[in-house]
Amino acid sequence: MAEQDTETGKDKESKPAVTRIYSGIQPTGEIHIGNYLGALSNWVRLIPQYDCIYCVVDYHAITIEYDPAEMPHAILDTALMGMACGLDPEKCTLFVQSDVPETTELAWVFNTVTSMGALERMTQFKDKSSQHQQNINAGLFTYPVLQAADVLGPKANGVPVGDDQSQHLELTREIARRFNHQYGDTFPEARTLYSPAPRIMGLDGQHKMSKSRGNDISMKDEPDAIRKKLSTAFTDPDRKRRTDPGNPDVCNIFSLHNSFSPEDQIEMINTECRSAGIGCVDCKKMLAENMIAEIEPIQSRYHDLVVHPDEARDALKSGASRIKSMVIETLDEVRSRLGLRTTV
Ligand code: AQP
Repeated sequence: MAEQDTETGKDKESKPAVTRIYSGIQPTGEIHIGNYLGALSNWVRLIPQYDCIYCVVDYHAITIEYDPAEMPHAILDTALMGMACGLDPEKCTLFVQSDVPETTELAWVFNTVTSMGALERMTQFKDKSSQHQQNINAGLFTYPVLQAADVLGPKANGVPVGDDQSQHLELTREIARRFNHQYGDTFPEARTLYSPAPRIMGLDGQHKMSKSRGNDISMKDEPDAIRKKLSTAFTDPDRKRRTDPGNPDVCNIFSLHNSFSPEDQIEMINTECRSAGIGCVDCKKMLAENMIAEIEPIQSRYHDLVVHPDEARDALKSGASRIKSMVIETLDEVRSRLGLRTTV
């Protein structure tokens, strides 16, 4: 039997080992527990294993309507919350996408090896265009091409993400293959490293938790706000009365217990819910307290970091400078492969 990849659980085949990983987060609103479980906490976990590059992707964030006056605050705030969650700039590279504008040149090159058909198949484009019907712009359409340049500029060969990004990552590999085929071996085929919590559902139980859908618990929410939000959250739809047995397998609250609660409590709920020994109200109360206990130290680190924004800005600048030299090196190679040289 082929060796299994510890991250993806899939066969390793003969692919090269992942050494450098890249992932990004948009400064489109307050970071929520879906981002925390699906991205940030996983990124922190991976720091000792890889050369980790994490980015606040502001160029991506301008593909939807936003307030330019608010953007500088949103960018810094996203980075600060990332640091509070454990993205220590001493141990990983943290930077802001627009501080390395060279990446957009690579995206232009990648546009020329990306088929329109492939972009038209992207479900995120379909979702975002239905969410933002007044502003279906070309940047929203070519978003995955810029994402490919984000990953391949520093030649990352692994990308930790939630399952909403798997199609984009497949396209990143296709772009690398096409480029390599047309112009010679240049880029790695970056592997998708799925997060242990690849899809956290929103409190509505209908859509993935998302900044823009208002179905989230923010990492900044106060304890009472968390208790209140959870108290009205969607559970097992077939459990109408307290005396009805529930089914944890289809309950969003139970899946959150899996991320925040201790093993023995998860086991107890799994058993007691099925026999109506515990009701949704008590189950939600337990979850709220466990969630608060995990989030509170992060909030307190965030408050410490907020008072020294220049330290964070310096860390972001030095992160950008490291990535800039990597991307410049890649672009030199790319221009040369493309024949874009004035000297012969
Ligand atoms: N609900 C989720 N469950 C698991 N992972 C998630 N991620 C986002 N939502 C969930 C992961 O978080 C990382 C950064 O996401 P992003 O901010 O760049 O963009 P997004 O996926 O579009 O997040 P939102 O909250 O849905 O933002 P808006 O509403 O602005 O579009 C990614 O790795 C993503 O997988």
